[in-house]
Amino acid sequence: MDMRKLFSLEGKTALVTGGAYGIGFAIAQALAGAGAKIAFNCRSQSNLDKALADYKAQGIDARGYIADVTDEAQVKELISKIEADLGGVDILVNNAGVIKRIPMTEMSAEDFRQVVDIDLVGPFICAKAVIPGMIQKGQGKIINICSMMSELGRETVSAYAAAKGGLKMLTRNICSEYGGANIQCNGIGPGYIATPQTAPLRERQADGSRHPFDQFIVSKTPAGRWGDPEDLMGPAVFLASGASDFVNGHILYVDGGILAYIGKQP
Ligand code: NAP
Ligand code: GCO
Repeated sequence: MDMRKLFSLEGKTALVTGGAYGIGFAIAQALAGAGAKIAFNCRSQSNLDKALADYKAQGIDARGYIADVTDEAQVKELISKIEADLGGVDILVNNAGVIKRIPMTEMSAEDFRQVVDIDLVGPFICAKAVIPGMIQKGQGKIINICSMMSELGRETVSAYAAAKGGLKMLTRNICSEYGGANIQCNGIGPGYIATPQTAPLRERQADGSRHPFDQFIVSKTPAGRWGDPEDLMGPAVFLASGASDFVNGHILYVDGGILAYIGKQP
């Protein structure tokens, strides 16, 4: 067996939603490094322009599009444009996501719905849009970016946990419904990763000391550190490639060991 070929994404087209920066940008770089053509979307022209320059600086000829994952018409148009520009989507990474940290009893239903709309309904809309093309091609890979909150709760993240728990089950359902069409749908559950989304949890205190949440996470992580977006590169290539053709409906937690650990004894 040629192992390089097994992990190669040559000839494949990948769409990474929200791939302008953060985890999506790192995953897109990894897929490009394994040979895939890259498409990404984001919501503003300024982010798009900056991201295109960032991809170029990495030597990646990515195609960027403006589209909101919660808007079914925009997503349909996005998929058609990618098909015309790069060929039909072989690999979908449902990465776009937001978090609102608000105590549940203070959170409006509107805020709750907005998080669920982006983090759960968005992946449904994007998967729904690419699955028919994947069925036609006789193969496809869908990777849903889940979370520690697909398994665990904590104060202030009720909507996010509900959405990411739902995304875990959407992953299993896509596997159940389309596994027979040779579509593999798996999740990556990142631990605490240093990106703009988690920047408020790592902000230095006025006296220069580390944020208490930052210290808490490091103590909860056997690896003893935050993850970097680059930590997700290998798992993403694995789940996008032929190397994972019999892996389906699985959530691969990439968390430095958080889910395995009871926590430091006092
Ligand atoms: P980030 O730095 O905030 O990036 C999120 C990306 O999603 C941005 O590019 C953003 O683009 C895009 N996005 C948000 N809403 C969108 C929408 N409606 N339509 C299209 N794009 C949209 O977050 P990240 O930390 O890289 O997280 C990426 C994914 O991993 C998210 O699903 C997140 O929940 C998940 N995750 C993160 C961590 C972590 O510790 N960082 C851990 C586990 C899971 P705009 O510029 O348009 O807002
Ligand atoms: C939070 C964090 C998390 C992470 C991540 C963990 O406020 O607890 O933002 O939810 O972003 O999803 O896996």
